[in-house]
Formats: sequence, structure tokens, C-alpha cells
Amino acid sequence: METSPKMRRPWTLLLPLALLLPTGCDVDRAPRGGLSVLDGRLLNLTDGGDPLPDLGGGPAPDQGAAPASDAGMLPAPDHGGAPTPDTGPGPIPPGDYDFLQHITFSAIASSGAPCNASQYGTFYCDVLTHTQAPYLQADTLTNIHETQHFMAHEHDSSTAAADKFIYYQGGKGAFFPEPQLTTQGIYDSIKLQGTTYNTYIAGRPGQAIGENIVDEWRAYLTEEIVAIQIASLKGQSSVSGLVIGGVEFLYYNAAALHALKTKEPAFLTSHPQALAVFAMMAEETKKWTIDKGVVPGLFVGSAKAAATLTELRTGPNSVHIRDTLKALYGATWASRVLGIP
Ligand SMILES: [Ca+2]
Ligand SMILES: [Zn+2]
Repeated sequence: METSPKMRRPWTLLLPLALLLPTGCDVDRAPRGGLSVLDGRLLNLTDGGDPLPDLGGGPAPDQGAAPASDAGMLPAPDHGGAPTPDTGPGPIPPGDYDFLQHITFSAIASSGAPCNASQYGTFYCDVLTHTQAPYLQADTLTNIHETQHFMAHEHDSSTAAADKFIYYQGGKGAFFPEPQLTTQGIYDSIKLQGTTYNTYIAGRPGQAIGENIVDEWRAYLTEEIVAIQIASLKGQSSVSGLVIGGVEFLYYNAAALHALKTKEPAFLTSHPQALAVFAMMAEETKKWTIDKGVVPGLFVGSAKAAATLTELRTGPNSVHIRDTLKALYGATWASRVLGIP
């Protein structure tokens, strides 16, 4: 197993690699059964065939062969159909927290690049075409995960402030400022160490919260949405080669809210935009990872994600996190979005 790259910025690792490695060289493969890291993205190769690498110099996504991420998927008739349109959280009950009422979106430009949504799904193309310099050196899911990082960096690096850009959809995303607290400041609030803990939590103690766990939440969730849409397009019932980070980063980010509320409460009261971004990501995680990935069993190896959800919902060691969420968003929201009783 390789160690964490401990990089603050995706491109500081990836661009040099992309420039230095000859075409055809494999930047992120690990032996079957192991874990490898590309910008910290874990590739779990224990439960499926080795994806076919789609390496540098190859065709653009809209022209290439079938996505490599589907190796090991099994055909099944009951997961067919078109991807579910992404229409936001739906009706919000009276008195519930609606992130759309608390968030200010920034519009970002489309690159105008061609993208075949019938092959890669609508969200892959949404993210790809809103990133001016996408990452296209690996398999489909790695590419879109890293591309999501690149997109965020294109925007938050363009502002003078220490802030973070988190994408929503349709060319819209939101900025929020980084708190003073860094990743190590949330250690005491985390009571469950999942698959991604060592790389992103233990391995990045001094990294800013937004740059680390919010950005990774977005990137993992993006690849999970893409996996769900591609599986749906292909009528497949499982997705291999995918580490389910969405639910884990939901837990870590909820723990971060507890740490902020305890140690840096002025940050939360001063920045409703940061609270809205968390709620947006939680809604998206419920809509995709939980309801369409973990619950239906689409994601191979989703038992750990299910256990993480159980810890968040009812685990006796995570009462402080549930209390934080209820205090910040209300019990109605916590129940509707996260299933917290
Ligand atoms: Ca900035
Ligand atoms: Zn990542």
C-alpha cells in the first residue's frame, strides 16, 4: 500500500506526474487487492476486475472506448433506465432548513467541450464541461474525481481570500471562507474511522477544512453520482473499483461542524454560507450515495458505508454530532435528510 501524498493541492501532485510520465505509464494502479492513491483518492481493487486504464494521450471522454470503471459490473434488468434528473432537494416541509434559501451561488463558465452524456451520464458531462482543464489521464471515475478537484481549484485559487469553491450543478457553485481550525482540530469529534480515515484525516492534520474534507466530499460524491448514472445507463447492478467516500465524508464533515461549534463558534454564526454548503452536500449525499447507491446495494462493499450511516444515526458515541446537526439545522432536517431519529 502506498502512503498518502499529503498534498494540499491536487495539481501540485498531478501536473508534474502528467508531464513527466510517458504515455502509457500507469500513475495510479496498485496490485490487485491493494490500495493506491492518486491525490489521495483510494482505489479499492479488491472487489472487481482491474479497470482498463485510459491513459494520457488517449481519446477525449466523448470519443473514447467504454468507461474503464465498469469492469466487474454485473448485468441486471432491475437497474436499467435513464439517470434520474437532478432537480434539487424537492419540496421542503414548512419549518425545515432549505439550503437554497441560505446559499449564494456563483456562476462558472462552460468550456464548451463536447461530452457524450449517453455514454458517461449527465453529471460527468456537467462537471467535465465546467472545468477548463479537466484531468483525463486515468479511468473514468478517477478522472471525474480529480477533475472535480481541478474545477474547485480553478475558482478558489483565483480569489485572494482563503476560501473554498464547492460545486453544485449546472454551472453553479458556492464559495465559503476557511475556518481557523484545521483537520487535526476535529480529531476529538470523530468517533468512527472509516476506509478513508488514514489518508485524509490522520494523514492531513494541518490541512484546511474546506480544502481537505469538504473538497474530498465533493469529489467522492461526484464520482459516486457518475458511477450510479453509468450503471443505470448500462443496466448494471453493481459498481466495482469504487471506494464509497460520500458517506464517510458526510460523517467527518458533520464531526467538523461539532468541532467548529465547540472551538470556533463565531465561524458558524458569521458564515451561514458555510452551513448552507454542508446542507447542500448532505442533501446530495442522501439523494445519490445513500438512496441510490448504498441502500439499493448498487455499490459493492457498501457495508462500511451502511455502518457509518448507522453510527451517524444512532451510534452511542456520536450523540454530540447528532445534537450539533439538530441545533444547526433542526430536528426535522436531520430526520428528513439524514434519517436521524
Ligand atoms: Ca482563494
Ligand atoms: Zn480527492
